[in-house]
Amino acid sequence: MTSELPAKVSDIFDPTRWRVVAGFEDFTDLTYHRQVERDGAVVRDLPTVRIAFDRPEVRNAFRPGTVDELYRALDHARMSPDVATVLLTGNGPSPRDGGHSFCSGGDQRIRGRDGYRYAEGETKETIDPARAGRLHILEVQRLIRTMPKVVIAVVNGWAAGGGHSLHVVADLTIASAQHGKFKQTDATVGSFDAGYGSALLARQIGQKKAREIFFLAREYSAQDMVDMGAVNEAVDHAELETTALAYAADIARQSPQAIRMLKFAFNLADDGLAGQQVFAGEATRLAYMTDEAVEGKEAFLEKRAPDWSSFPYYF
Ligand code: S0N
Repeated sequence: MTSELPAKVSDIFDPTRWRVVAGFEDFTDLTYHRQVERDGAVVRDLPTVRIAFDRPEVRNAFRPGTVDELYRALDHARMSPDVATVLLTGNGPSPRDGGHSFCSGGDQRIRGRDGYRYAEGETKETIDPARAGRLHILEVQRLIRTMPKVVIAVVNGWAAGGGHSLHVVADLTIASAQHGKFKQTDATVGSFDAGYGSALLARQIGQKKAREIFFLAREYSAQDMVDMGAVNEAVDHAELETTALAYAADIARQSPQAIRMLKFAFNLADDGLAGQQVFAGEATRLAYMTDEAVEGKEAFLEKRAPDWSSFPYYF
């Protein structure tokens, strides 16, 4: 692994703490970094990754390719056994006007009346309909919700529209006290996240406040959001990533299995049968580790009746 420092991608990004994740250098709309500890030429991986929107000139709005990259990075983090925590954030500030942004949601310039998202130069005739009509940011939301890792939204600037929903669906949110700003603009642009973005928000802060946020589309500060219970902590902007890494270090000290079971337990009631399925999958995996389950499998392979006599019906 190279000890070369990565490029500085945001005002609060410390290149000495990160390396670019190999295989993801082709990203155009995101950056994907792995936390490291450097000791001269020796670079040791730590269990946190940083995924950041990298379109600060449009307040980190996402287009279809951005969402594809986000899904790829999150899925890679999901599949990496030595990753405990994902920091989801935004690069910047904007080179155009110095504005700070986490994510301003769907790129409104490419939203077609037909429901398609058109990349530059694409037309109705050239676009692949199988890919064009997908609101696949919702697939990203489900991945954040079901991945057995803690996802922390590190809100360094504007969280608006679909960007606001991403912070809602994240497990924890830490925000910049100076630049973290929250605004649910969906209804302003004729859009509506009628899933997690609204209903989960209502679970988090109550129906009246969630409806106020969506119906009035007002701007809220990081401290307003802490007061409502939608954000864990508002911290000095310069300390934002350091604080996020301190959260991640605390998470990494806990049992991975306990963290996964807790995450899925917190989700279960709100996610209905899908939530039960995810929790039950982990329960089944644990059950497979018992002598009782091994007896069932071995009895089948040995073509005999299972002997449950040493396993009690109750404790
Ligand atoms: C974030 C806001 C409040 C920041 O205001 P500020 O600081 O005054 O900056 P601006 O001057 O407004 O912006 C700077 C430049 O960035 C461009 N820009 C900002 N946001 C977007 C955007 N979302 N898309 C495209 N461009 C954006 C500005 O245009 C400006 O560029 P110039 O100078 O060239 O004009 C403010 O910017 C704001 O309100 N932004 C829009 C926020 C918004 O409405 N987002 C969309 C809301 N809807 C969704 O996100 C839907 C998400 C989604 O995909 C989805 C989810 C669930 C179900 C369906 C869908 C679906 O696909 O529709």
